[in-house]
Amino acid sequence: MFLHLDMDYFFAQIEEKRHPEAEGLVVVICVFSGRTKDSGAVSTVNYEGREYGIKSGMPIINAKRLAPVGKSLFLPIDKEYYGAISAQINFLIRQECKKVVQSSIDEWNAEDDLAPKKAEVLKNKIKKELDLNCTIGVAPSVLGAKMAAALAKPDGLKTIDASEERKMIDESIVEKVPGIGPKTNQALQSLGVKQVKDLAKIDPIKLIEIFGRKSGTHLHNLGIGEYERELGPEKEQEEVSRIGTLSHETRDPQLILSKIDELEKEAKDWLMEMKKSYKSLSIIFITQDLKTHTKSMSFHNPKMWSQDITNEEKELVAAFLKENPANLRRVGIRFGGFLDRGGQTTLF
Ligand code: DCP
Ligand code: CA
Repeated sequence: MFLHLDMDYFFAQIEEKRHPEAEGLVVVICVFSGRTKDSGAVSTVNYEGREYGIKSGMPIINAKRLAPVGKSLFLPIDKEYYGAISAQINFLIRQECKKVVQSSIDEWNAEDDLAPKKAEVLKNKIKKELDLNCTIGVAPSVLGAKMAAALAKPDGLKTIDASEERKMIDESIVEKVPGIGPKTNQALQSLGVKQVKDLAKIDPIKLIEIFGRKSGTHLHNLGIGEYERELGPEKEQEEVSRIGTLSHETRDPQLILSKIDELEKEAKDWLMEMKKSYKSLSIIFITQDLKTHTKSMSFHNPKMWSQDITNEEKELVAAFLKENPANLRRVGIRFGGFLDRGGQTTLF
């Protein structure tokens, strides 16, 4: 079985947690271009805002016109912070499921014989550890899991068997199938294809003529109920990070370094398994106002894992504490610039 996990209104949900005063308000995450005060586009919006017609990609000015006056919060995007949360979720999923592929900042596919049970465990863990809601679909194919999740949004969990999956996909309009864009949809409409099951009525040769061998075959297979049963390749991971909450707000270097040590041990297990050495190191500092700060260092020669906190890590922490007077709520570590050691550990 496959599971598809998608975080609900991801960036906006994270900001709701950061701003308790946002409760009940429309929360709009904005990518300000800086040209004028309001120029730029909406990244995402919470469900309250969607009720007013506010959408991802919309100009901020339009969103401001639609949003209820005095009941809205427009916030600048903070990708660094969302990326850190995404890394935490990634870690939880990989702890739970054997085969995992991350498909975007807030979506994952996984294959696991115990997927229905794992889905429940993951949903609870993400809620307990990060206080965030997600939606998970579980089905015999990757596509079925994704479409089940789309139907279960928000805060849902939907498990379907092979016959339910076939019915759901067969009866879906083609436009709603992930991977079928507006152009393909238009071409299909002119062939009289409305629902997925209509695809089975079209001669596969004709589908291949119109859409090419790969897409034509894919569309034909969809129509006859043959869905992808493989996860597909995982993009080469460019960085690995772990982030954690300190036991209390502090700027005591000993406490901060011991948390970093703990996080690092978890990240290292994972990296050692992948036989990587790294060329860049960052420490992420989240202050009590939940602002994110990063201090980084890169190395000319790749670094190997060391048992203990390194001098570089101590330096980064000291540098941050020197320039920022705030207490820290969370800290994180990030490794990047990986080189494959190819198992030849002795060379390093
Ligand atoms: N995103 C963006 N610009 C877009 C679409 C998305 O910046 N045009 C960002 C903001 C989203 C995140 O990517 O929070 C995840 O995208 P989703 O499409 O999964 O949207 P949401 O998670 O916001 O909402 P949903 O609950 O519908 O999944
Ligand atoms: Ca999402």
